[in-house]
Amino acid sequence: MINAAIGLGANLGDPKKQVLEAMQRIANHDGITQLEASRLYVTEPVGPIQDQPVFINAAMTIQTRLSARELFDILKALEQAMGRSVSAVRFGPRVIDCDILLFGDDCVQELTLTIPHACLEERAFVLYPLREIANDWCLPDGRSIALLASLCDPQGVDVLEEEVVCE
Ligand code: PH2
Ligand code: MG
Ligand code: MG
Repeated sequence: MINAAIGLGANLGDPKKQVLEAMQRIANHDGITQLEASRLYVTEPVGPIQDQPVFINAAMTIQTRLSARELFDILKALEQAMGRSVSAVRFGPRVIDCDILLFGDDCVQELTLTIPHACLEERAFVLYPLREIANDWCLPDGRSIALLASLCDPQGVDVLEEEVVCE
């Protein structure tokens, strides 16, 4: 069994609903046991495309008997089943995005799969949710999530406040 961390994001449709649904689908999948799920965050778009809606981001930790490649294929299939277009623009808006952030101490460098996730260390929208549930986890090089998160600019990353329901 391997412990792994997954980052989730969405900024089209009903992003909160889609992120929660994706977490549920992952947690219910054969060969996967959910450990913990972070709160949801509202985050400003990062990257070359600024003119797009804010994102909802979250992270979850799992235990799995799957290989990294099997988990990757499951996440890609899940994104498609939830309506993500395969031709979606890189860094552009999406219905759902599920990325493997960490997979035990594995380092994977393949054309379609990089673990640890390529931009993990500079992205507050990944590290802030992740540190809630995996603060003491480390990258294969030994640096902790706590350390990386502490070095990250928190601007544009806020916990999603539940709407206040008035009677
Ligand atoms: N994903 C991207 C590009 N930019 N910005 C935020 N805030 N959240 C994301 O999930 C995100 C992004 C493509 O990987
Ligand atoms: Mg992503
Ligand atoms: Mg992705």
